[in-house]
Amino acid sequence: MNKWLFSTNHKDIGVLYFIFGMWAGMVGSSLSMIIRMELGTPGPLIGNDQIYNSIVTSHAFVMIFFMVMPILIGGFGNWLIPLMLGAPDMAFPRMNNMSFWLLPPALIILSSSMFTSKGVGTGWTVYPPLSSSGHVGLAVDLSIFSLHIAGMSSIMGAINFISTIINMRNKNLSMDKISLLSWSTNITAVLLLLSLPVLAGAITMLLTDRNFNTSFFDPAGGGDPILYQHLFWFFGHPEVYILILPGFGMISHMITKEGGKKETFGTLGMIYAMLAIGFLGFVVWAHHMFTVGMDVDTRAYFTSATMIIAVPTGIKVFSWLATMNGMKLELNLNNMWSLGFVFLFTVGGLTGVMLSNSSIDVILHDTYYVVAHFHYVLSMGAVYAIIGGFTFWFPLFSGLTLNQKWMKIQFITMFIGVNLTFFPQHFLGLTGMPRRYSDYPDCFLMWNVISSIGSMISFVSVMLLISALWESLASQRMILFSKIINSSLEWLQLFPPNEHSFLEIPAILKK
Ligand code: HAS
Ligand code: CU
Repeated sequence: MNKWLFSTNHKDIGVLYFIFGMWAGMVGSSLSMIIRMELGTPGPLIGNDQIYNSIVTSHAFVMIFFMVMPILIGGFGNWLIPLMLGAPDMAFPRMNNMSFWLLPPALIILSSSMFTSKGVGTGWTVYPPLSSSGHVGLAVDLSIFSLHIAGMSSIMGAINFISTIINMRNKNLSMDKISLLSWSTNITAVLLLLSLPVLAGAITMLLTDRNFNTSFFDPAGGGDPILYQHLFWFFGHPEVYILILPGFGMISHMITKEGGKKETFGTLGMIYAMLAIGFLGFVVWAHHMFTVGMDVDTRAYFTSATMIIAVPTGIKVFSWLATMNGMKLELNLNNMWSLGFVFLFTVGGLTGVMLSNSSIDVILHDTYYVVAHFHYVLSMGAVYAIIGGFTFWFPLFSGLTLNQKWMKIQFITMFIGVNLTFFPQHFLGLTGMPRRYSDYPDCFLMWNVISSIGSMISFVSVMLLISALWESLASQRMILFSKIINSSLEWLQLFPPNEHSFLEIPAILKK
């Protein structure tokens, strides 16, 4: 028990993050099923819009802060990056333990907010005045505290990853030689470090507006609610790249392994592309605010700046395709997840470019088109990287194998499920169905029912994933130790010139 609680070992902490993330993922999925049940039924089901909105809010918070970030950065980052760098552990192992243990209390506080006063019916953006004078009681304050704590956890994690990557790598590894996952996590950590304090500031100002009679966001006292939106999105847009960049890194490794290549096509270009995405991510935030009444020049700037992000992202997509060039197209799990990622993430990216046009966004803002866009890049980008990466590295993590047939059925059901859920939402958005409402005119019924059926298929698929995981752990079907070591060299991209790590691997794997 103490071994787990107080462990400072990066692999133990990685496992804790995985377990926590899976648990949060089940909470978040359950909330999403309630949403789809409400919207799959004509007329009201829950019968209380405040409760419906609180469920939407919690779904987003749990999925973003307690599922995707802990698994991608905390789980995969902790497990793989020290190994890829040939480092003995993270730079600050005890701070690493603390980063993790701040998350459970944060999740508990967030969950309590749902059962306090009337819940947080604001959406994950927590805009005032709905979140200030619009919500009396403790619920919003609790969720603000929860974000403070989760933010502290992430900032500590970010400091740890940056320090580890800069200081702890094998002395033969220059920065242009470290793996793409290390680079992507490094850039993600910088994004976290620069954007989270701005969110912390915004929600602290909201907290004092609510409790200490300040009026940062209240025009009655000389404040401005739009200020909150600027602060929130200065965090919020980099946050969406925080959610996808580690996935980019993982997909690069998965595709390179399958392509039988030594290196991802244009590795240096990939690094520069991620740096460009990270930098540009900080100068496009107001594309979330096209409808607040900004002047036309400002909108023109934010439209153009946003569109430019398609260039480095295109570099990444085409480099992945070039890495695949000449490979044997086997329908194995690694190929299914990585090709699925590249295709579906691109679909989500293209709808993002549509939305970046301010004149189009005035029509589509706050409709289901936006919901479709971000679920394509998240549920079919970030989540595909998570499940794909997990199946890819599972033998390394556990020494066991997953049942390939079950996992293929799982991929196929997941592919059908998420596309059936989210593709119709484009149609709903284009015909004007707004987001964050529990009911709608009857003309939207058909696509909503289809979307809800899709969500049930995805839910079954998640059950199948859990069953496959259980089956593997229960049967203890080991893979040969020598096989792990040999393929680790490929999994971890530990080819020469990194001979040192080659020698360290057997010792590392023995724990
Ligand atoms: Fe986004 C809203 C624009 C990427 C997540 N996004 C959201 C929200 C989330 C989110 C969560 O400009 C909702 C927040 C909320 O609660 O309100 N997004 C973009 C653009 C990109 C983009 C331009 N988003 C992401 C990623 C996310 C994410 C990654 C998470 C993982 N997004 C928006 C806009 C809104 C928005 C508006 C606000 C909408 C509103 O009204 O609220 C880009 O990074 C995507 C780049 C990727 C590609 C695909 C690969 C590139 C290739 C190169 C060729 C492509 C070209 C483009 C030349 C573009 C293959 C051609 C263009 C065509 C249309 C065909
Ligand atoms: Cu954005």
